[in-house]
Amino acid sequence: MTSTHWGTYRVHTKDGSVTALEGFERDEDPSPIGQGIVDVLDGPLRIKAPMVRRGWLESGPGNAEGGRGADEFVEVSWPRAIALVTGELNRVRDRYGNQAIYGGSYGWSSAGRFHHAQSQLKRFLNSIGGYTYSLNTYSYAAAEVTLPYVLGDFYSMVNGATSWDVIKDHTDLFVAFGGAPVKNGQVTNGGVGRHVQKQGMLDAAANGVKVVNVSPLRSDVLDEMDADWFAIYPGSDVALLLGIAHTLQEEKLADTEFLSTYTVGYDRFLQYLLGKTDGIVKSREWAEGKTGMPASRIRDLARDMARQRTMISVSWSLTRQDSGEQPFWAATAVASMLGQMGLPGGGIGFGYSAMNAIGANYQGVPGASLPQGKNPIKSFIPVARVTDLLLQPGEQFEYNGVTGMYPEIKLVYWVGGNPFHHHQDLVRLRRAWQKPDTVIVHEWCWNAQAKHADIVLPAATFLERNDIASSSRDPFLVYMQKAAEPVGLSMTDYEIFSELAQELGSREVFTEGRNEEQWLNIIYDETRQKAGESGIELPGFKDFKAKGWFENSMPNEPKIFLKNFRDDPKGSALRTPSGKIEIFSEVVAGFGYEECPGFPYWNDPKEWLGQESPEYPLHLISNQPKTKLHSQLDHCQRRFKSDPLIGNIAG
Ligand SMILES: Nc1nc2c(c(=O)[nH]1)N[C@H]1C(S)=C(S)[C@@H](COP(=O)(O)OP(=O)(O)OC[C@H]3O[C@@H](n4cnc5c(=O)[nH]c(N)nc54)[C@H](O)[C@@H]3O)O[C@H]1N2
Ligand SMILES: Nc1nc2c(c(=O)[nH]1)N[C@H]1C(S)=C(S)[C@@H](COP(=O)(O)OP(=O)(O)OC[C@H]3O[C@@H](n4cnc5c(=O)[nH]c(N)nc54)[C@H](O)[C@@H]3O)O[C@H]1N2
Ligand SMILES: [Mo]
Repeated sequence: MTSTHWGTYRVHTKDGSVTALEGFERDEDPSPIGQGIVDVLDGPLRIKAPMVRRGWLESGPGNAEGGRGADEFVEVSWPRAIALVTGELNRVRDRYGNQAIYGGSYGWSSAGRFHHAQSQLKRFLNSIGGYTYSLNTYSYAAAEVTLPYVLGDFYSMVNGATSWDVIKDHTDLFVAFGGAPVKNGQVTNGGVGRHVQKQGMLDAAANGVKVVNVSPLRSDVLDEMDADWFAIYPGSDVALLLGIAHTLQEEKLADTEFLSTYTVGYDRFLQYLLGKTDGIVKSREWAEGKTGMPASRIRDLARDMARQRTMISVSWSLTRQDSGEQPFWAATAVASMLGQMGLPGGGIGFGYSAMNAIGANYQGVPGASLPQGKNPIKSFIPVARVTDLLLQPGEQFEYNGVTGMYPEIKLVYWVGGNPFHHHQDLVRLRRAWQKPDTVIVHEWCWNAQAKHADIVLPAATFLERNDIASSSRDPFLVYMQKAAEPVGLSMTDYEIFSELAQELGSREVFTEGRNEEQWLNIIYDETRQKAGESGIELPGFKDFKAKGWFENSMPNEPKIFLKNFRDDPKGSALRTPSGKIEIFSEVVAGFGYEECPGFPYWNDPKEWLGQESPEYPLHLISNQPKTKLHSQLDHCQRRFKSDPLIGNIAG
């Protein structure tokens, strides 16, 4: 068996080679993404030996002057590669200090608790004095930082979404900003045992839940759900939400009792809605100009939302844009005005179908992971500032009420992520990427990330090592059994770092004298103990390995977001300063950020279709890929509908 972020599979092999992946028998709706690994494992783009960029090898470390991403690569032996990497780590540490190493290394890596590539890198770098790190994710960074001020927490709010079974029985109207794209529900970080997202949605629709899709793409909601579709200008959701809020206020549809019992700051927000602070009334006519949605439609939608049980769903994509702090806040304000927070099927949910787990009502297994050690270095960046970091050393940045400074980076070490997939403005990134003295990458295929490195170390894939997959978002624990030998000279990240640590004198700290098998035992034991504390009884490691998987089948209550808070606003107070939903946040206002004054606020995006005379009349939506996870397996053949072993979740 094996596990991936996109599902669990049985692996078929013949003569030591992987021939097929078959959907796990407990999964009624397996993802076809998994099959992609088969033809690339030993394919022409596999990195089979350590490789060094010719320009770096000949001229040594320094500004690559355009060579990174352009030069050819030269194969070197493992001993030579280890000597080059350790020599360079020592040079940079001695001359500039550990903060000159950027180890943020954002990325999804693969499933599996032990071989999680980022954890491996961070543990290794911590064993030799630390690195400049990054905070938050590309997924929803702006919300991760803002939502705690509004609702007291972020992760529990995302994971606590009201489950589809409740929506099915209680919701009348499901208004989906950014849709509920089932293509994304194929995935959960850390592994998926059973895909339940699609069925949850279909059942709800079949039971009469009316869906409204507010999105540039009609396909963001399944055809079977027969949604009404409003294709507002991308990036204009906050304007629509303000137009709805204003209409609710004007038509006396706002639930004043809910607002006074459960929220603070509505008055301040109202001043802004009514134009008292800036002279602009955020009416539906105003919103029409910003969104392209007719004012009469906005009015009808607001009335529809007020007269029946309504769930507002806001996609994570809304936060990955200009002023991404605002959409979740604005949607929370509207949901508060509707007064249905904490009632079955009403209120708000963050990211239905962004992952399989959002809207599922099962309980995960609290798992252990590889300890990363302590990073003594204090310099950090907000994750998506990597280009600025490289281009603007010494410059200050503002983040969450504090002022930070970009250190000068001499060495970039990246394992298990692909900034040439994930970053915005790749032309600028590519320019910035020339600046450091050295870029080191572990990869298993020649993707853009590997091609832009100086030293590329060949990593084994998840099918070429043993591991344990578990996610606090998923009820399954899977033993990922090695199915084939590592191709060529590739090694696991753990083996590579162990060799490097040996040369650098930190092997004992890094490995604690353990091999893969011993680490898996430790991780399993700890998982078993933690699970036990939550009343989940795991079998012994041997039995678990023999069966290959474990399911936490503890019955779960249907989930209702913020139910406890509604039932007992004092006893189950939110972790905001007031203990209530903060439609206005004194703390955020205190930061003094013009574009984020402490309540849901509209800023005209720098570029958008609502501009009076846009320079570019087209808007590109570069959403998450339907047939891949990010850039992973991008070069595989497409074995989709034709494959009898695998279902067809993505259509
Ligand atoms: N235009 C656009 N850009 C986006 C997004 C978008 O929607 N549109 N989405 C954003 C979001 S939300 C995210 S989370 C990011 C995702 O960005 P990333 O997480 O960086 O993307 P991945 O392709 O998953 O990168 C993982 C890399 O790790 C490698 N890898 C896998 N397993 C291993 C291993 O065991 N060892 C080693 N050494 N390497 C391994 C894979 O080959 C791959 O190159 O992208 C962001 N960027
Ligand atoms: N198959 C697959 N599934 C994935 C991933 C993957 O790479 N492949 N990545 C995973 C990751 S890391 C994450 S973070 C989640 C992300 O999950 P989401 O944030 O849901 O991902 P997207 O597909 O980028 O966005 C959903 C939809 O929002 C719409 N949209 C874009 N901009 C706007 C806007 O301004 N307003 C409105 N109303 N709609 C807009 C787009 O049409 C898009 O299809 O997905 C996860 N699931
Ligand atoms: Mo993400």
